[in-house]
Amino acid sequence: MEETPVSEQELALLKEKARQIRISIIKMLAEAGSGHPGGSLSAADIMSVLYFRVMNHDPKNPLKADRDRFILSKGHAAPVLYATLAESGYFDKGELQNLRKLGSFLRGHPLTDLEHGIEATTGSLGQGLSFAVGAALGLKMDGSASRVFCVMGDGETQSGQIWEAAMSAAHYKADNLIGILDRNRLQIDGDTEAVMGLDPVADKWTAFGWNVVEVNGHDVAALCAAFDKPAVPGKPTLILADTVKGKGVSFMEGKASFHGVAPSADEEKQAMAELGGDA
Ligand SMILES: Cc1ncc(C[n+]2csc(CCOP(=O)(O)OP(=O)(O)O)c2C)c(N)n1
Ligand SMILES: [Mg+2]
Repeated sequence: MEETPVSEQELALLKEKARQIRISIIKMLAEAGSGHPGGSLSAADIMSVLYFRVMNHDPKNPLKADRDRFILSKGHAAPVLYATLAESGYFDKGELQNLRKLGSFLRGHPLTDLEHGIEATTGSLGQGLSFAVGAALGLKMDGSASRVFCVMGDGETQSGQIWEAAMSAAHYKADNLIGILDRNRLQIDGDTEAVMGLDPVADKWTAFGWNVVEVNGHDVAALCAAFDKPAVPGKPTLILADTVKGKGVSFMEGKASFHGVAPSADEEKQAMAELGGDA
């Protein structure tokens, strides 16, 4: 893709969308009483930039053949996907209050539902990148110009299957594949480097044949610039996004304890006060 300058107006819109996404995440998790706030909040700015600037998609025509595909490999962060899809207009925002309720399509982890913009069933960590590689290669075989975007958690990339997928993407020259690593440095049990160290993580992806672009995952201007960079022919790209788990809600930031615990009613109020949403 060619680089297009980002106007102040567009940056303001992307920041506002990210704020709305965060508000929706907190509200739906508080209503559900369970789910994963930390890794949802860390990916909110990435999702805003993808859905409101980068990706070719149309919520009014969710199955259009030339759409870009989005795969949330770290499926436990489903709230950020659902909030972004609702914000984009795939379904009504009120639907978000049905998260994790019986009969709702807003499952605790994503279940393929193309009409609602959910491209893949995920949640068993380590598998989404393989799906994304297959989708990217299939699209290339069809002569499609569509791209595939795949968000991974850093703890998730301790799975061996991620590295098989990384190897095959480079081998088969999936240069229409863009992986995004949400490098928030935390997983369920704490610091990724204490559990199973990933660093030097950029060197690992480079060694596996990927074009690595490092970026501050909360700086929307920097994210736009990173995604606007032209692909390197023959190579998949990894956007290595430096993030903070729980970003945007002070008492959740950098806390592994908010990996998979929903906010209480009081915590919801406090979060809404910080985000400028209605409790
Ligand atoms: C195969 C598999 N093993 C374990 C889990 C349970 N689990 C859910 S989230 C998580 C930690 C993920 O950490 P990370 O990838 O860093 O996600 P983030 O920090 O973005 O929330 C684990 C172990 C799972 N979903 N799938
Ligand atoms: Mg993490």
